[in-house]
Amino acid sequence: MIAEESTKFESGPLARRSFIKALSTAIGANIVFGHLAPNGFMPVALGQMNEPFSIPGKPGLTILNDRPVNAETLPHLLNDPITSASRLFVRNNGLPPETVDIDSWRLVIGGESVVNSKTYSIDELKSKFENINLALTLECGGNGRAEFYPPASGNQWTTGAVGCPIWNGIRLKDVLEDCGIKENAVYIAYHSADQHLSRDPSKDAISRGVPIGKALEPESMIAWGMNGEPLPSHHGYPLRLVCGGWPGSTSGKWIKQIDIRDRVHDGTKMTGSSYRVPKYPVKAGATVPDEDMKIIESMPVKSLVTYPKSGVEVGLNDTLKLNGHAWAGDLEVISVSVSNDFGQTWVEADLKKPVNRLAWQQWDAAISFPEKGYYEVWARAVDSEGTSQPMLIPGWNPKGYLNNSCHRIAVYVV
Ligand SMILES: Nc1nc2c(c(=O)[nH]1)N[C@H]1C(S)=C(S)[C@@H](COP(=O)(O)O)O[C@H]1N2
Ligand SMILES: [Mo]
Repeated sequence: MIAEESTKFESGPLARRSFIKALSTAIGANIVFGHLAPNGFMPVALGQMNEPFSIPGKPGLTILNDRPVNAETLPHLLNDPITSASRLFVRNNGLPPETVDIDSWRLVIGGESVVNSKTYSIDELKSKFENINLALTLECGGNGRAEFYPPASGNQWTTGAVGCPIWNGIRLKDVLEDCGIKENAVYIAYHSADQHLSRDPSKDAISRGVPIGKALEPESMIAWGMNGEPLPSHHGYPLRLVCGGWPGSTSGKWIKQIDIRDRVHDGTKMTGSSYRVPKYPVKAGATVPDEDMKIIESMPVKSLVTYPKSGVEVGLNDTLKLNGHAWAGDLEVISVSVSNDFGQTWVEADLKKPVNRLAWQQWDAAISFPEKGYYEVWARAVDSEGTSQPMLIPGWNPKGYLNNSCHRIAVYVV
C-alpha cells in the first residue's frame, strides 16, 4: 500500500503536494514539514485510530496471536526505566507448561563438551551460586517486522516487543564452570518444557542458544525471578535464560536442560530462515539460499520515545519535553537526538549511562515548534561504534528481523 502511494509521489511535485494535503486533511492538521517528508511517508497518527484490547495480567497490551500467545506493548506504556511484569511483551513459540512443580523441577547441564554432567534443583542453584540482579534488555529479533515490504510472515510486531526488567538469578558461567567446560566447547543450547504447537512430544517448540563466549559473559543469567518476584508463567516460570542484547529467542524460558556443545547448536529454530538474516544485502522479496544466511547475534542500536504518547497536543509557545530509552545490543548507546523536521535538524538529548552493562539507557530532550500544525518527532540513537539507527527501514530479509529504524510520534501544535 505504501509502495503504491509512493509511485503517486513520484509523478511530480504537484501530485506530491496534494497528497501531503490529503494526508493533512485525514489527520486534521497541517503537516508543517510535509515538503521534507521522505518518499512513501505515512503519518504515524493515521494508524492510531484504534485502542488495543487486553489480556489478564497484561492490561493495555496488544495481542497479536492467541495460540501461541504473543502480545506487545505500546511505547507510552514502556515509560518506566524498569519494565514491570504487566508490561513486558510475551513471545511464545509453542504451548507453555500447564503445571509446574518448583520442588521437583531440575536443570540438567549436559552436552558433548561438559566435563561432568550435573543435575540441580532450584534450591541448589539458589544456595550454591552467587545471586545477582541485573537489568537486561530483552528484545524479540522480529520487533518492527510489521514495517517490512513485501510483508514477512510471523507476528506483526510494531515497536513493542522489547523491555528491560531486573532479572534475579545467577551467572550461567558459574553453573557451566561448576560442571567443567571442555576446550572444544563452541555453543550452549537450551531445552525447555513448553510443547510444540502440534503437541508432538518428539518436537521442541524452540531450542536455541549462544556461542560459548556470550554464555560466559558475567551478564548471561539463569533467572528464577523478575523484579523481585518469581518469574510469571508467561515469562518462563520457574527458570529461564537471559542473554541481554541478543535476540530474545536466545533467552530460553521454562528451561530443563542446558547443553555445552562442540558445534554450533542445530536445534529447532536455529537453521533455515529462523532468527537468521542474509550475509549480504538482498532485494526485497528475494529467496535466499540457506548457506547464505547467518545467525543473528548482538541486536542493532535502537530507541523508543516513551513520553509523551503519540498524538499529543501542545501549545505553540510550549516546549515539548520528551523521554525514552535507547539500547544497542552488546554495545552502549553514546548519543540520542530528536528531530521535528524529518531529520533536517537534530536536537541532542540528555543520555544516561546504563544501570549495568546490557541495560537500556534513559534519555530526555526538549523541542519547540515554529508554527501550528502536525509534526512527527523522531528519535535516533548512535552506538559506541558510531553506528546510527537508520531513519527508514533497513535491509529487507526473509523473516523481517532487525528493523531498528527511528521511532516517531505524532505531535499536534495548536
Ligand atoms: N522455551 C521457550 N523459550 C523462549 C520462547 C519460547 O517460545 N519457548 N520464545 C523466545 C522468544 S522468540 C523471545 S522474543 C523471548 C520472549 O520472552 P518473553 O515472552 O518473556 O518476553 O523468549 C524466548 N524464549
Ligand atoms: Mo523472539
